[in-house]
Amino acid sequence: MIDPSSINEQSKQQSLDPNRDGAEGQYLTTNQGVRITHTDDSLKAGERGPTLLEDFHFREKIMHFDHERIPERVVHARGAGAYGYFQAYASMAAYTKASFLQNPSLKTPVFVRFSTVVGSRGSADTVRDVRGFATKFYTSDGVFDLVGNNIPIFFIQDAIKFPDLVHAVKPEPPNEIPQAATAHDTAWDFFSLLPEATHMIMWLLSDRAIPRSFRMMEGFGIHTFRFINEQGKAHFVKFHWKPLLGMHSLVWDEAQKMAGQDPDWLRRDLWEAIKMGDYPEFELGVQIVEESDEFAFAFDLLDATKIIPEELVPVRRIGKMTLNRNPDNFFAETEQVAFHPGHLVPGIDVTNDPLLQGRLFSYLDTQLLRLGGPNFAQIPINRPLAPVYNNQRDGFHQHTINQGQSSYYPNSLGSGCPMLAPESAHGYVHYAEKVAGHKIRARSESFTDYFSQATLFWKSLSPAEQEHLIAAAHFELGKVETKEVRQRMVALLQHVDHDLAMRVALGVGIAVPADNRRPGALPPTGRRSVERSAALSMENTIKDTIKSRRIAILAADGVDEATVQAVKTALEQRGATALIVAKALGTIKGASGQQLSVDKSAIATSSIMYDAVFIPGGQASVQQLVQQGDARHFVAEAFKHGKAIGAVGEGIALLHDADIPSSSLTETESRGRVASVQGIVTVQDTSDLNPFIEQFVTAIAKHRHWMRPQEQVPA
Ligand code: HDE
Repeated sequence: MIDPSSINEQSKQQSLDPNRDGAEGQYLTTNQGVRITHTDDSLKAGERGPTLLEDFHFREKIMHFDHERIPERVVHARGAGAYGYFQAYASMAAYTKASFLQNPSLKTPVFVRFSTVVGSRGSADTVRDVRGFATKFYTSDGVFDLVGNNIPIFFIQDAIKFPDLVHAVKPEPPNEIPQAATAHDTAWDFFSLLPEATHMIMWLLSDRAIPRSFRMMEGFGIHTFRFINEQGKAHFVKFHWKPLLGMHSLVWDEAQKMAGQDPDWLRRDLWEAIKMGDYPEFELGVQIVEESDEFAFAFDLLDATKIIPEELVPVRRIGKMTLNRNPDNFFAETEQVAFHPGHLVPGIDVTNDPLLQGRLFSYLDTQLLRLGGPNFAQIPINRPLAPVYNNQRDGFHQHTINQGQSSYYPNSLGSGCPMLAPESAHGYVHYAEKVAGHKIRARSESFTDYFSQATLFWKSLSPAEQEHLIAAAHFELGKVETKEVRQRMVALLQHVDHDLAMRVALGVGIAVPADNRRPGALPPTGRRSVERSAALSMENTIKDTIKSRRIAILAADGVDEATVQAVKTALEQRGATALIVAKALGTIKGASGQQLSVDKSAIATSSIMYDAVFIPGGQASVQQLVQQGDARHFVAEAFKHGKAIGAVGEGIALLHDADIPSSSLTETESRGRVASVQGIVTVQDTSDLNPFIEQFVTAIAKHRHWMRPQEQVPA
């Protein structure tokens, strides 16, 4: 048992230091430490002769290279990691004895890995998919892993269906097509035959499945867990991560283009944000339910296809995680990290959720092959800060040199050590839940209402979000060649909402079905439920900050440099990054002769990599931009994707020459007056830019402006 106060933000880093190595100032050596004088030619019998077997340097170098790959994760293969720390806001001792939730001055080190689920290691980041959000807390009582996703529910109710699910969504067996996508026949064949997946399908088709950034998505532990306090009293608990930057998404057209232009978009965003000191922050939230309320809800707390609406049980924010350090080595840290929902600490326990129960087997099992044997907990990233003593011995890649004669319990030769910990020494005691039942392969009747919460989700979305969902269904089902599958899927959606099913049917060549809703089980009456939940719509997220947003400033020679400087400075003071985009790298010359350096050339960037666009004045600059197809496309595409666009003085002309519907363009009504319509902010007179800047910042903070006639823009 270690003293919690001995753990601090740096503890994990300090524990890793002996494993860190850099070659600066060092000679090249073999793995045996023999210094190497020459590594460009193998040892040969004569300059043109055969290579000699005795060349130990050659053989060792090639042997090691041949074995550099390990199996990728069977799901969540592509990910990105970061270190940080967690700090509780107040003691949670009333609910849990978990050591990292007792003392607000304690900073518990964490490592987080974000991931996509379906794609291989080299697939694109921005595909439509669930995102993994796995957190390893290195607590004084051992490692606690919160292995969650960015969607609060799951496709299936019982872990035994997981291989079927993953086989269905992965690329199809004959040709391994498509990569990292559910838009194909086997996925929708499976979904259409599995009504329990319907709620999750709704989330998957929503904007939640294409996050703008790992830093701007929620996280969920999904299953109901248990908190247990010092007195042994238990409460049900659901875990949430709430991003302090709010929840924001890409639009589908942008996500697809990004997959080609920057397939590393999400991992790059995470890496750069941390490098620049824009540390991602997430609040840990909990929904706590009394054990006596186990059957108070219209859904079963053990059913992982259901949420507890926040209106029924509010999310209490109990602490904050800050990610403040990038890994040194992707393989050693992000690839070798091994999460497991069964890595629990005293004060936190599982429930009988049959999905969670199955995971408790899978995660240990999978690491055996992936990380090459049973000693993966000794890999530096996985090693707890709490000391490890047990009688496990040997196995591949054993690092520990266990001393002493005995490796069994009980023993007398080792003075009975390692000895058993009493509960008072933070020994883990499983919650003594009473269980009784017949041994049966069956599912509880309380799991069979598959549609109520799918309907709740649909009804809670804004009209724009609903439209995106319909478009996503058209895309996904549009790729499905088997008509019967599309038909079955539309029939399932009919149980969610008739209007939804009709709108989906119209885009996928299926006759509009009659309104024959709900043959399935209904939720029990008299239990707690809601019709709508504001927390489910991303429109209700935080929209008052532009921190870490990227804004492109389109410019050419002759740009009004005073305006560029004023707007750039104002945006950067609010925590955003403003980059000058011009035809070529190098410098451009401002109207008064000042040189401005170009941050990105038009060919190497595009509007999808920015959250907003600014077009400064300067007659000559704007005249050139109007002639550049790239610049006009940049503005039109940003418009199509709902982004804030600011233009001042002569810069307003570019809006008229880009392919923006005239209904969205309003002139500045009178000198000095700022116009802000549908997220397009303009002002003719540039003598006082402050009112313009304020409106532009407000428009950027909103993130997207959906009320535009986007479909008219051919970008
Ligand atoms: Fe996982 N899952 N999973 N999963 N999962 C894995 O473990 C599995 C499920 C989640 O960044 C694997 O180490 C089963 C739900 C994340 O390293 C594997 C079932 C949730 C990650 C596995 C589920 C998750 C994984 C693959 C059905 C959200 C990536 C490699 C019962 C709560 C962790 C590995 C990382 C990874 C099995 C369902 C989240 C095979 C059998 C539900 C975030 O063990």
